[in-house]
Amino acid sequence: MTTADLTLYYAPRTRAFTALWLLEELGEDYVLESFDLSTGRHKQPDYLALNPMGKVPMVVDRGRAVPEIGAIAIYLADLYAEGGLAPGADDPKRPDYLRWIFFASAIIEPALGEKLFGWTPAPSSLAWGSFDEMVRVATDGVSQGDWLLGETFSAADILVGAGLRFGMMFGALPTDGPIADYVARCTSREAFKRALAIDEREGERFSPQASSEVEAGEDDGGNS
Ligand SMILES: N[C@@H](CCC(=O)N[C@@H](CS)C(=O)NCC(=O)O)C(=O)O
Repeated sequence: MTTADLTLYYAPRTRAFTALWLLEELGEDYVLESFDLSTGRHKQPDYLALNPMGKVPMVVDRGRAVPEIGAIAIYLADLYAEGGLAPGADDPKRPDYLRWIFFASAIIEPALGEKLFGWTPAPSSLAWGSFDEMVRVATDGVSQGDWLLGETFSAADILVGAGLRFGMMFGALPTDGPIADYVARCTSREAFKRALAIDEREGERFSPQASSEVEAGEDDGGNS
């Protein structure tokens, strides 16, 4: 494993894109350890010792491993508070910020799985309620202002924006309406565009053919 101060373990065209966008928004120096998932790098013993789930993304900061996108977002946005991506611990917006960070991993992700894989929901006994409930709450959240916390962009927008974009790309969410408008605000950010260019470059490096297939089906590149 690398000994650099801040390293992102990354695979192009995956959910790791969310962490890349976060780092581009923060503007801190980082090392990109990029690999193709087909190499199995993320299942090697040294990687599993840091992230037993064997998934990307994972950030390693001065030897401290931080897997899971929610943990990565909270950790980095607080550590680099000058990046302005997180309300402070005592800020009145902090509870809503945390609610949306967890909403991304605990509710959007499985709710999209319900929709895309045709699971039969039992809303009161499932942690994410239902796909329809997720859409109702997300639509309300993205309709309050430009961003989830109002006029201030935060790390919560990166996680929720990436999750909703993922849902749109795979046909689970409509390509117009409040959610699509919000995703368009997210993807028009300069940091998002930089991250997408990096993702496309890395994807092309490992798998040129897959890249051209993705471009044929997507206007703005595909990440899963
Ligand atoms: N719970 C993880 C999920 C990350 C995830 O699903 N990563 C996928 C990439 S899309 C992965 O690493 N898949 C490879 C594998 O499981 O072998 C997070 O939120 O960070």
